[in-house]
Amino acid sequence: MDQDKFRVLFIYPNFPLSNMLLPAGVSILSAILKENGIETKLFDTTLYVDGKETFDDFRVSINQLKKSTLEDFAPAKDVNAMNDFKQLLQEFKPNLIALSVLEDTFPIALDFVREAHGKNIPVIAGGIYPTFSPEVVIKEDCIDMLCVGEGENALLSLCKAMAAKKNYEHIPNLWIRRPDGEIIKNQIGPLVNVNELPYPNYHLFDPERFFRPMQGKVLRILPIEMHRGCPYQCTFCEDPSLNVLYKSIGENYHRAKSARRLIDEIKYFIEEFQANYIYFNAETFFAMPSKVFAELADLYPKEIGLPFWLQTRPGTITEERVGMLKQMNVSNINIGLEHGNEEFRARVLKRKMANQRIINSLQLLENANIPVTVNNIMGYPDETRELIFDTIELNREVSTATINAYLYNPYKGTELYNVCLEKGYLPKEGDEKTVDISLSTEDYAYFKTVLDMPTISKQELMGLQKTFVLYAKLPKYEFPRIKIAEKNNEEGLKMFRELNEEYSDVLAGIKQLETSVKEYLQA
Ligand code: B12
Repeated sequence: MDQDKFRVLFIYPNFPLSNMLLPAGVSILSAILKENGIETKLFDTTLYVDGKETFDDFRVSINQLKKSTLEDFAPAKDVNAMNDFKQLLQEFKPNLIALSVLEDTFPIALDFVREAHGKNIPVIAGGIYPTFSPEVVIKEDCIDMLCVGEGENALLSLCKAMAAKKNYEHIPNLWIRRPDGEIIKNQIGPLVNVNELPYPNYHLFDPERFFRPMQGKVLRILPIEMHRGCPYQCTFCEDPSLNVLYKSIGENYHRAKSARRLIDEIKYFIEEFQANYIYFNAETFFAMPSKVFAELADLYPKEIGLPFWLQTRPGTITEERVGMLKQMNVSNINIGLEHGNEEFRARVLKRKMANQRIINSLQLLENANIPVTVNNIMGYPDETRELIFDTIELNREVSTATINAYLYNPYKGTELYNVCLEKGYLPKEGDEKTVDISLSTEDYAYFKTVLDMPTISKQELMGLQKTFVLYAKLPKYEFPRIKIAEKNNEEGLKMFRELNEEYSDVLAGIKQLETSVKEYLQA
């Protein structure tokens, strides 16, 4: 370790073994600092399990995921996370702690941040949560500064100023607490050019973190940030608010990378990290300009050819695009179905599209033999059991391979959060945040609901989440038995087990997906 260099320790709080994608945010920030001679390290909580049920364990138990062998590749760390963190502080001696957080992961970070703050190391928090809840985040005594919006320029300027012992109170995007308690709130600065950013420094992460279980297999998967932001208006998502935030300074948050840049970045992933599978990380893949897609579709098979995964809106799927994806060697597509009632989806979620359009899009993918996962959300404000059954019905109509069904969570900064607030559905001071359900785990946001609504109880929502895949895949004459399985009592759990055993063939039938990955691994 070079003692003269300025040293930044990133903290990435995460749920145990939630080994999804590596995050672009901290990886890009680290790359920028390193380019400028600043030393970086990361404390990532992902592999610390601490006896807890993991996110994936629960999804396996409710038929949303196949059991995989990730543990063989990324063994959980059977040690105390805080001890490791203290040791890292002692060895690395950071000049700054840089915390990257979302709303759900902020509480996971606090003990570590307090520990560092207690040792007089300044702490800056950044990410979506500080961006849209700066007042809440800065209230924590252990947070000295935060970054609203993009962090590339702000963090580098801060580190340079701190290293040179210069004043850093006027750096755009930063909120800073002065020793007298006054909080300085700077305006946000201009956006970065996504085509000129350095490649993300995924070396920050333990090598085990590159493995990702998928349909019962483990792949070495690398995520690529395709474009930043999204032009759509979905009321449950933060992207429309990012667009508004940057519009206030005349900037367009949604920015595309060029096809050439994407190809070069993927080549780097292959050389540097031996990537054998690519995840195009974008809220909506086809939000990229058509010209960029045409160029990418031409270059990708010639220069890359690896199987890849993407996520997009059903309305963006066309026959021509499906053909091009096929030629590119697409492996899986995630489709945001989100809700099955057209009127509700358009009015409450601002996702205007006909159910028939969704059905047709999924049919196109099925015809092309492209495995699909659909994402559903239930428990939106004022949602009823009947409305949830519209979503189940739409899932029954599309013969998709895999189903994800999540419970809605109101995130501060989104349009739908304000609706929940106005209607008084959010937890009040002292309320129990969630209800117990033996199959569930209270720690994971997607498996709990905080809303208190007159239209449906928390208990009923959690029972429907547990049985969503059964309702979507089993014959209708089983609905009365599935209704019993919704219950969180002995009778319900017994029925849930029985149905799972009787229909194990149907439920294990993520067959298309398995074949495609198997084919790839054999090739
Ligand atoms: C890709 C993605 C993921 C990936 C990567 C997660 C990650 N932390 O990056 C995966 C699949 C793992 C994931 C998981 C989750 N996600 Co997600 N995800 C996204 C998505 C679509 C894009 C994020 C991204 O890569 N942006 C591009 C990068 C470059 O931007 P960035 O991460 O925001 O970082 C920039 C700034 O925020 C800032 N910054 C970030 N960190 C720091 C730190 C410092 C010190 C500074 C100065 C600046 C700074 O600088 C960065 C560069 O400009 C967003 C939508 C969105 N627009 O944010 C949802 C989003 C972030 N996810 C969301 C959620 C809810 C989750 C989960 C909690 C879901 C769950 N229950 O499992 C988990 C949490 C996992 C975790 N530990 O973070 C919500 C968060 C809402 C909220 N207010 O908290 C979002 C906003 C979607 C939504 N509903 O609106 N997600």
